[in-house]
Amino acid sequence: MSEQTRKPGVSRRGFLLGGAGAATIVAGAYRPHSGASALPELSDAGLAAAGVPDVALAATDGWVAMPGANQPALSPFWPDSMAPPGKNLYVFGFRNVTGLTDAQVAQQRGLAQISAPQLSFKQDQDYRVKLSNLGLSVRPDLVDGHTIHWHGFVNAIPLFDGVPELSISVPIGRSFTYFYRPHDPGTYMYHCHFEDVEHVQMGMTGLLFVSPKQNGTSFTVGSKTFTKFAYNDGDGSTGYDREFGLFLSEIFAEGHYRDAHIQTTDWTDFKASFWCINGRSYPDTVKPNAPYSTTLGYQTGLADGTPPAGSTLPGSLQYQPQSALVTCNAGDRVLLRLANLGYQNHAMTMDNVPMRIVGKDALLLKNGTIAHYIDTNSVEVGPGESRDVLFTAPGFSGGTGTSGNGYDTYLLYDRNLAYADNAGDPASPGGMLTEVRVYNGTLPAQSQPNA
Ligand SMILES: [Cu+2]
Repeated sequence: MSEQTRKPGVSRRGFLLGGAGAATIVAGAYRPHSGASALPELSDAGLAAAGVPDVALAATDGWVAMPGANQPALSPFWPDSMAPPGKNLYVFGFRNVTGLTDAQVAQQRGLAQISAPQLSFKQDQDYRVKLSNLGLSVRPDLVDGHTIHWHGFVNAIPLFDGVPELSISVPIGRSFTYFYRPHDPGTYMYHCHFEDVEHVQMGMTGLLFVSPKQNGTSFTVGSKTFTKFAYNDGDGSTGYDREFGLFLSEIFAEGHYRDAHIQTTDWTDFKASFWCINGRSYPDTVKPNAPYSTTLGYQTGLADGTPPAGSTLPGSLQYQPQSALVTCNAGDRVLLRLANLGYQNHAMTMDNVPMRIVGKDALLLKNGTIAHYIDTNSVEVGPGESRDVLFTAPGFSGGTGTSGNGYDTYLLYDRNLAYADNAGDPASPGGMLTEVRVYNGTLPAQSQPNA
C-alpha cells in the first residue's frame, strides 16, 4: 500500500515526461531495432511513440484459482468469499497485451495473470517492452504505480531499471516503454519493484531468458548434433533438444485476502499456503498451456479472458496460462530454466534422473575450456536466483501414461515435502511438483519453449 506524495512544483506528469525525454536521448544513441526503420525524432510522448513495442504488458489485479478448494483449511482467508465463480485467490499481475489496441488494453483491467508472461530475448538484439498501468479493479483506492525490474540485467542507466526510488514508476492510466539490449545469455526473472514486498507476493513476477548468439551454429556431442544452446559454450556442451522455463514462487493466502478486503498486512507474517511452478500448484502444473502465438514467438495473453476454441485449458486456469509440464522423447537432451522469486529456498529433485547444472544466475559454469558443471540430483535455487539444468531423458520403458497414450512419468519436485501441499489439504499431494513425461520418439520437435 502506498501513500500518494507530490512535491510542490514538480507534477507527476512533468516528472514522467522529463524521464521519457531523457530516455529519448539515450535510445537515440543506439542502433534501431532490427527490421525497424531508423528512430524518428521523438516528441514528449517518449519512447512509446517510436514505434510498435516488441512486447506490451499491462499491470492490474485479478482473480485466479488454486487447487484444493474443497478443503477450506485457511478459512476465512482462502477460498476468498469475494472471488468470482471458479476463482478463489486475489492477485496482482501482468498481462500480455502485445498487439492489442489501446481500447482493448483498457479492457484488461481486473484480468491479471500469474505468473507473468514468460519472455524470451536474443543476445545483442534491441527490445522495447511497453508497460501500461491499468489500476486495480478491486482496490481503486490504491494508487500504486508499477514497474518492470529485470532482475540481474545490467542497465546502462537507471531509467530502465524499474526501481521507483531511483528512476520512475508508471502511474495509473499511463504507460512507459523500457529499452533493453541483453548481452549476457541465461535465465533471469522480472518483477514489479513498486512496493515490492507486496507486489512481488501478490503475483507481479515472471521468468525471462536470453538465448545465446551461438544458436544456429551446430556442434556434435557424442551421437547428437545440437543447434540450440543455453550459453555460448564453444563446444556444444550446453546443447539441448527441448527447453522449459519453470518459475518458482509461493502464495501467502492471508496477505492476498487482506489486500482484497481492504485490510493491512504485516508482510513479515509471511507463511506460504501454496507452492507454485509457473503460477500453478500441482495437479494444475501438468494441465495444458494456453496456445502460443507463432507470430509473437511466445504465449498469447488470452486477451479476451477466454481460452480460444479447441484449447483444453480449464476455464479456472485462464489467468494462469503457463503449464509446468515437461514432455520429451527418450534420449532427448532437455534444458530446464529454473528461477525462484519466492521467499524460500527450493531444492528441485527428480528421482532416478541425474541432472547437470550448467549455469547459475545467468553465468555459464565454464572457465575457458574448463567446465565446472555440477552433476547432481538436487538443484538448489535461492530467492532471486536462477539455474540452467540439463538432463538426458531416460529410455522408454513401456509406460502407458495416465490415458494410455504411451509415456513414462517422472516426478520433478521440491525435495522439502512440506512444500508438496495445497493449503494444508491432507487428502492429496500438490504444491511445487510437476511431471516429466518421456515418450517413445512420438513427440514432434518442440516449436516453442514449454510447448
Ligand atoms: Cu506493481
